[in-house]
Amino acid sequence: METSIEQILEEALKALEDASDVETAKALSVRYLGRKGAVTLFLRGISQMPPEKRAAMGKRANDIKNTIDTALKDAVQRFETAQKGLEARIDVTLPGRPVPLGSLHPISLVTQEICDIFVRLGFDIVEGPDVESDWYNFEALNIPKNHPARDMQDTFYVSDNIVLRTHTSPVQIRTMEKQPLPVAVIAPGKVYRRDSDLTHTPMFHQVEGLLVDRQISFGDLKGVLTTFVHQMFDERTSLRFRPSFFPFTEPSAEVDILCVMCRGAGCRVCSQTGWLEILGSGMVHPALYENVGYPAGQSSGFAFGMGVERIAMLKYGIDDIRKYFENDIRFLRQF
Ligand code: 2NL
Repeated sequence: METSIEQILEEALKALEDASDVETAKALSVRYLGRKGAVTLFLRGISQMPPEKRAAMGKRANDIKNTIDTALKDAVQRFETAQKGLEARIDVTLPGRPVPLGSLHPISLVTQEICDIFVRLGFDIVEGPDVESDWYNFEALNIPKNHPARDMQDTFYVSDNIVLRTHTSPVQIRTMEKQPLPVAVIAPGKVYRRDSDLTHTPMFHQVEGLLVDRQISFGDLKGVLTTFVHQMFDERTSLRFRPSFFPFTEPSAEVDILCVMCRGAGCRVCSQTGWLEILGSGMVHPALYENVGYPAGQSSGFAFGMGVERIAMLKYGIDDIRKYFENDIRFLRQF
């Protein structure tokens, strides 16, 4: 039996569905609508049909011819647009997709803020290795062999004479060895202690400062630290110097500031004392000058150290030290 016009239509539309480029669509046009195309041949054959069928069949065949022609022309246009490339399909006037911006970790932010204040006062930033020798971390700092800080319980030992630094003081010892006085440096960085509970993490951050020249007094220490506190918090934040002890300073003092939460009235943050301890300080112990080869009896200076996590907690009202290290994006985004 001859192929019916309905079959031709079905076959043509199916072939077009599989086509994806202009060339294929044009070949289909030749195959179905060309001079020897299937539809054309069918139309010609209508004259051989019984007279009573010719009119209806002719009309139907012409409709189908138009249907196929329209479908092919549409397809050619679609394929041409697609082949013209991206610029033909992308609306370049649409607003761009927002790029998610990162932000500094609160510890980085506060470290920078602390350093900026001392840089404005003329201090240089110095850095050094996290893995230190016993000499730089303890011995040169006048920390005696039997001192509890040197215990395996408190310090991470890499080997007999190598430790993870427990403070950034070794960086300042290295600076004094390299450079004649005067020195005015701050040493920010990671430090490590075998401690882990609600208020301690095995790694934390410190900024230490050292100023050595001739004729530096405890008054200079007070002036520099007062300026620091007033810039870090505000001018209303009073300071209190309490006698203390460190092997590397003599005399030593701990610095308290008026509680930034209750302004001295007493609250949970300051344990009802009205004061917050924020740094340790003192006049550099003469034994250290001997250890680094500075002129005996003529060098004088002060040093101080502070924990960045603690300062950031006070500055931002953060209540749990573990929040710094959980990497919860909702926490980190707030700074
Ligand atoms: C604290 C106490 C302190 C120092 C650090 C220091 C460094 C050198 C010489 C003398 Cl090279 N001293 N550093 C002095 C006093 C206190 O830190 O409580 N830090 C969190």
